[in-house]
Amino acid sequence: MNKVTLGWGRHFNRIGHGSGALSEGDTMKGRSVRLAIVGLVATIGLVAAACAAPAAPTAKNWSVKATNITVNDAQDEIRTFGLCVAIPNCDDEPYLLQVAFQVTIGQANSAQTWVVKGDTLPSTGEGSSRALTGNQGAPVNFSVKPLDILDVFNTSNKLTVFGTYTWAAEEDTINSLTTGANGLAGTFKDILNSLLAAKSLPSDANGIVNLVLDALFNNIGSLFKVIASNIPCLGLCDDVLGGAVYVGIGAGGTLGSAINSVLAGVTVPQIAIPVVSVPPDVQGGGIFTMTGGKNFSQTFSGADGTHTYSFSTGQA
Ligand SMILES: [Ca+2]
Ligand SMILES: [Ca+2]
Ligand SMILES: [Ca+2]
Repeated sequence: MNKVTLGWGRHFNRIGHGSGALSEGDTMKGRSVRLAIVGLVATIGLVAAACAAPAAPTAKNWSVKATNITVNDAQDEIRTFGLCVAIPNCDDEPYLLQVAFQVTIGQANSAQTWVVKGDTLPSTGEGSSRALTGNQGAPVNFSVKPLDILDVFNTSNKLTVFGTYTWAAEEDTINSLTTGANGLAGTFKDILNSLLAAKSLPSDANGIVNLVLDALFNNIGSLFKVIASNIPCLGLCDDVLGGAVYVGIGAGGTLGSAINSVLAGVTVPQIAIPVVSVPPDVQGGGIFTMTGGKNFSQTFSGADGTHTYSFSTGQA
């Protein structure tokens, strides 16, 4: 017990030292270190008092969904000398398709993946925006137990990573992308089982963030580096403008705040998936914890169109 406590305690101190561009004599730094020490002492005290079995955290329903769209540049338009010559018009029929994933670190074969397709919007002209309601936002709902510092002391409590690979699509035929997305979800499940479910939880916030980033984006064999294979469409797939990745780290309380500090300088990398248009390039996204809700804006640009979406994540 002591060994683990000190491991997290060192982490607290490091967060205190690293909390911004403060000089050696800065009183904020002194205060932050003092708070870290107070936190460490409180942690040891609480763990000693409740060492036997910290209760399992309660699961929260958490969602990732879109709330608004702007068609900046219509994908379907065909113009001659500025006049629309497309049939029936030069408007778009946008929709979102989200490949959802959820995996628990240190729990073998815990990965789950599934596909959520949003409702197709009515024809929307260039320059127009729409507020998205219900299934138009392609809401993905997760049930996750947010882990806090004290929960770590009970090894049956584990950290869950969850999120979406979100595609901004434009409908021309009949839902032709879902089959390919389901196939990709199957591949995701195997990779997440191998790269996260089979791993053990690092003992500090930096380590947790690095493990997640390596598994999803950075390492050879990581989730978004293996999806170079095209989804066969025989020319019938709907157009896809681009992709984004939203990643939730299932931490709340003090642990969530420590991870938020690490995430302050972290963005989802742009990942070009060579040659193919589906699955789409990763053009952005966001990484978040469960300390509170968060909003993101994402522009998807490709296939001669640009759509900008607002996304929202938080307790459902
Ligand atoms: Ca189209
Ligand atoms: Ca269309
Ligand atoms: Ca266009």
